[in-house]
Amino acid sequence: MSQTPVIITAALVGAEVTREHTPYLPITPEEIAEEAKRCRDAGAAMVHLHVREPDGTPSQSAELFERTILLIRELAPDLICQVSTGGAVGMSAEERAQPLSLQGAAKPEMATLTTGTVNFGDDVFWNPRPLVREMARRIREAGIVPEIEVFDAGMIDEAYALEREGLLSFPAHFDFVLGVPGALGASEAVVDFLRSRLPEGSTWSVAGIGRHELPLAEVAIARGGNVRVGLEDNLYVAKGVLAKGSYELVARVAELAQKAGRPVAVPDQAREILRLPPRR
Ligand code: KMH
Ligand code: ZN
Repeated sequence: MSQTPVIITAALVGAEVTREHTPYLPITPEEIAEEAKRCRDAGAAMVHLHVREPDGTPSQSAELFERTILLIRELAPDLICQVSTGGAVGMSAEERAQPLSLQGAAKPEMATLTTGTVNFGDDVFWNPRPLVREMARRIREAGIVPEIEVFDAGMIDEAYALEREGLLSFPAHFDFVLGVPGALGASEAVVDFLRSRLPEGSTWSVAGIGRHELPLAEVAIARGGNVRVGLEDNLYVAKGVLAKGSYELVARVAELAQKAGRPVAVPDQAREILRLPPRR
């Protein structure tokens, strides 16, 4: 029986990790693009992108995203670039939406859409319903495909509401972000519940936070799902061993997929599976 390829997404940067946590965090557009290329070579089909100011401060600057995406397109031309609209806690909706304005070669193919508010460690990732609708509308108007970020189960119910309001189309692609302190826990049972709630024909991936990252990758692979890994979510490739970059985590997932008998999707296969338009 032929198996569906596994789409591996590399979350390279995030907004919370610092160089004090790991010296391997990419910060500049050049460093992020080089890391993206290493991840492509290790098996990633997509990169989930945040950007940073030169001093490491999280940013949603359209200019920084533009430079980063253009450099990625030079080094790894077929990678799918997905921009964050979550940014960092405390950012305004306007600030968060900046990468949606990019055009031409720098236009992202996907953007994240978190469909509810959630505790995020000691902070709150603030997504009130009007903000979610505004972000969904902007993603739709920009002609970008959303990836719905699910930090808590009710966020799937809210996606159904958005579909009824004409702000989302189904089937869609969902990413279960599990194990954020204060939010939904990381377990097999949770993955099974969430996938049972998805609209018909939808695709999904799992991003396990911290030590849950690789165990949940194995669960997602076994269930026919897809996987997100990278330094945004987890710093370690084994207990006490820092990953030298997101690429080491991508390589581990590629090994897990091979062991499970599932091929790893190249970006054009991922575009087909995720219902993205073919590459320009
Ligand atoms: N940094 C988190 C507060 C996203 O990229 O859309 C939000 C986040 C989700 O990372
Ligand atoms: Zn993110």
